[in-house]
Amino acid sequence: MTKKSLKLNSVLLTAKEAAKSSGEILREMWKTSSFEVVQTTAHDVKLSADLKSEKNIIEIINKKFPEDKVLAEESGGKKKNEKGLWVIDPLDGTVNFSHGHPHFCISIAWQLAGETLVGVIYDPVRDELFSAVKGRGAFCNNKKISVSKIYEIGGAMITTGFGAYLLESDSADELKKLSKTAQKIRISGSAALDLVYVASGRVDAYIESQIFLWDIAAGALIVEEAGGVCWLTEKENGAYYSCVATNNLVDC
Ligand code: LIP
Repeated sequence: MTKKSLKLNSVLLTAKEAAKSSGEILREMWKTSSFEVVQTTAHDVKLSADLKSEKNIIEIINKKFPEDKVLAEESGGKKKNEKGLWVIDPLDGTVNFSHGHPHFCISIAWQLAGETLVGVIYDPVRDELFSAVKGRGAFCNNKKISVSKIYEIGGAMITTGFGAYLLESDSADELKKLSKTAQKIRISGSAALDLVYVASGRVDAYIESQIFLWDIAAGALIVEEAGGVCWLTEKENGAYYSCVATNNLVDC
């Protein structure tokens, strides 16, 4: 086994450990509603749960990979193209979580020089751990997953998300068009889960026009390793991205 391959194994194990560990924290806080609202902004909220989960993940990573850098939703920053960069969303689907809605997750990616080589997404309510290492396939709870075989847009279920200002942007028109051609459009509230649902064939495509790297880095790799495609377009010098992920068959 090469040195790089050994490193990727160890990154994967650490990402899984951190995701599961924060998953336990979030599950408990969600079940007992034991979290506080730290900040409210237009169409969004920051919870003590986001902060606690992120602190826990970073502590676990720092112990194993003290030389690596971290880009995480709550601590922010603008790092990219690092030798080893952990891209973390400690709670994707925060608004769902704050309403007691059981659809949220933790997303952790590891990048080398800007390329995602490891991705882990954990849904603590359903106890589903999605993972991928570049070139080794995609898995849910260690079982191989693959994208759907739907190829006609009329038979496709498509997920999307609304950024704070989507209704003022052109993408509202694109969505309007798609709502007439696709079988159904769904809004789940978690981009990371949308992506792993594309990867596991539960939906056929996911599109969102204003999304952050921590929401989509891990999921994009998992989609590709499951046989799908994912186009990420950098906007405003990497401040946010637009994302289109499909089963590589439907056109949207
Ligand atoms: C959320 C995304 C969701 C998107 C929201 C938000 P958060 O992430 O996963 O799909 O539409 O605007 O960014 O803030 O819950 O981590």
